[in-house]
This record gives sequence, C-alpha cells and structure tokens, in this order.
Amino acid sequence: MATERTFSILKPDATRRNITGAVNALIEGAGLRIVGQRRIQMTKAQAEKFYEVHKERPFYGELVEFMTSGPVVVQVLQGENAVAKYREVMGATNPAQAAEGTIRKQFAESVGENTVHGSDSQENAKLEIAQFFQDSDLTA
Ligand code: YYY
Ligand code: MG
Repeated sequence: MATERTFSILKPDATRRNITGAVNALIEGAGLRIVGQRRIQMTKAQAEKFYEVHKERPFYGELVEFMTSGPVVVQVLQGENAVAKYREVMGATNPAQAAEGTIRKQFAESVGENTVHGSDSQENAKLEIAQFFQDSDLTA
C-alpha cells in the first residue's frame, strides 16, 4: 500500500453545528494526516463544478444550494490507502446505512446533509484537490 492523498470537505452542517474539531478527531484517529485545510464559503459556480458529475440527478439543485448555505472546510488528507480509508471512516452516503463508529453514523443528519465529502478514486482525488489547493499549500 502506498501513501496517497484524498480530498475532503466538512460540509455546512458541520460548520453550522461547530463540530469540525470532533470530525477531525475521527479523521486523525484513523491515521489520516490533514496536510492542507482551509475554511471557505463556496460560490455557486464552485459547487456546481465540483458536483458536475451529478448534474442530471434530481438532487443536484438542492445539493448545490446546501453546499453554498454556509462555510465549508476543504481538506487534503494523506496516509496509507487514503482514498479507501477515508471512505470507510466517512461511512455510507445515507447515514441510516452507515456503520457504527463512522463520521456519518455519528454526525450526519440526512442523506442530503451528511457532514463530509471524500473522493471516490485516486483520479478524482487529484482533480478535486487541484480545484481548491496548490501543491505548495500542502505539507505533510
Ligand atoms: O460520495 P458520496 O458523498 O457518499 O455520495 P454521492 O453518491 O457521490 O453523492 C454526492 C452527494 O449528493 C451526497 O453526499 C449527498 C447528495 N445526495 C443526495 O442528496 N441524495 C441522494 N439520493 C444521493 C446523494
Ligand atoms: Mg461521491
């Protein structure tokens, strides 16, 4: 297994409830290192581009609206097998189906407001990281 990076977002429901530190504790507890982190207000254009793959899905409009409803924390996580490991730590998209001990099981309020984003492949991780960070922002 190689050290790799994945892209994470702590979504507006996490900043609204002031639980970003609690979520980060689970991330770090799983052995993932936060090598870049910034709190931002996403623009509509940024959210639309980020979730472009879901453009035709019925929830796209609500998703963009939610992601721009308050600040988010964009992050780059680094570690062994980081993409798959973070998906495991996040838990299932629908918190009702998320396993015990996962971020979404513990914190997510609904499938729409599910606290975290994590890349689903190394290829997408690279593309997503590049949308929000420069290489020089990232230090392990
Ligand atoms: O990667 P992940 O976030 O676990 O799920 P995706 O299938 O990529 O969907 C992205 C995002 O869209 C999800 O985190 C919430 C929202 N969404 C929704 O509101 N309703 C659905 N039925 C599916 C996804
Ligand atoms: Mg996804």
